[in-house]
Amino acid sequence: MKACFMGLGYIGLPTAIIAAGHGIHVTGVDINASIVDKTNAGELHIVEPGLEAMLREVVSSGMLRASTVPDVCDAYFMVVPTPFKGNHEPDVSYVEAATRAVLPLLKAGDLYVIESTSPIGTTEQMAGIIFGERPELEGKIHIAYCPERVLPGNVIYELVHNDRVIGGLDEESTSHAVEFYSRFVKGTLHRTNARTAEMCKLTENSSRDVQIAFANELSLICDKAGIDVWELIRLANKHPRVNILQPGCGVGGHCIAVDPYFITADFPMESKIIGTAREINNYKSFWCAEKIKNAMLEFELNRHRKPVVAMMGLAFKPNIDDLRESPAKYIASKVMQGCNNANILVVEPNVREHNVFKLTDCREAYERADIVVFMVAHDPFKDLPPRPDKIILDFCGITKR
Ligand code: SAJ
Repeated sequence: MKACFMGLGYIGLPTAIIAAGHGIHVTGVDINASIVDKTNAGELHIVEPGLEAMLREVVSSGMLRASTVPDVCDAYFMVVPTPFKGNHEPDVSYVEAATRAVLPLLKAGDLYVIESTSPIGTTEQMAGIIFGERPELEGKIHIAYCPERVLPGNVIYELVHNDRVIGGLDEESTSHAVEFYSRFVKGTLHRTNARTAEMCKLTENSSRDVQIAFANELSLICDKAGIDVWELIRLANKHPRVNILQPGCGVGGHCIAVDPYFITADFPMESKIIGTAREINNYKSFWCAEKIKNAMLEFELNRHRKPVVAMMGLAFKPNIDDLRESPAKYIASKVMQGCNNANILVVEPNVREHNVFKLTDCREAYERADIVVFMVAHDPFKDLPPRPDKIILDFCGITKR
């Protein structure tokens, strides 16, 4: 069995490595030649615990080879980004480009799978492109959609043990895709059709975004009502069937903050809660920036000098080094716009240096600051001693643990 993975990113590369580790000859394709070279040298270009050893093994055994162009294989997997354009319109151009790259190599009996998070109907759209160029393949190849659910930092375990949803354009395609994934997935493989599988991925992440928006909305109400939202949620969750998530400084990352737009773009009239949840989660970051600026003004009025402010955390979620699409980064920038940066200390324990923000050590910033703003619940912040002499703005509940 030979498989070609188009896209060697956070999902494509680990999946290619694990498939190669289970006896599948894998060609990993990426347009970025340095990623190809690093992969063939047995070096990871992403951070994922335990993965580099696995990469070295499959490269040295010849089971995985990286290239900038695809090989003739039996199965082809599109695992490339699906960003959205400025107006939140989904952009499937990378999926289309990867499809066109493998299209000339396809032969009867082959399997073609999209893993990239995609708007409903993308799998059918790509089938139309394939059969438009290669009409003789119609009904002869197997086409399916299979989204991933892995959490960065736990990818190896989750790729093997998470259940997966597999949606073919027809029953036989679903069966061929199930047969492939069963070679390395121990989780249950749930059969469905392509549209349902596409929507399932969007539904999973949109449901989380809506749940987080509920928690963030509670935090805005409680701030006005003089209620400790962390205590409120802790008590409400004592109910056996209530599970309210945690408020934050906004929703970041390129999944939860992005995928709901794949639904609202196509169903603007029907997706009211999903659309409003996105607005609430985006507004929360703006609200946090305003709270900080107000606290700074109040300090200056009372103490007749500008405060030193410690912005604690820049990553998009706790205990990771990923700052892409981070609400905390947005807030830090908004706060720094309004004042000279001398008195703003930025802390991010998971990153050594940053090309925009001058980073300060966590304890030093905590000691020097008049106002301490907890934006991301990184573990090192939990060890900081209480300092009632300082003004604490806690947007992530870290002081409430
Ligand atoms: N967040 C909160 N409050 C919470 C939970 C999260 O404010 O109670 C924030 C986080 O700080 C972060 C954002 O939401 O800014 C997203 O966090 P996340 O924990 O959802 O992490 P992701 O985006 O890395 O992973 C999600 C996961 N999807 C679900 O949990 C339904 C993961 O399984 C998916 O594979 C991933 O999106 C993806 O690739 O789609």
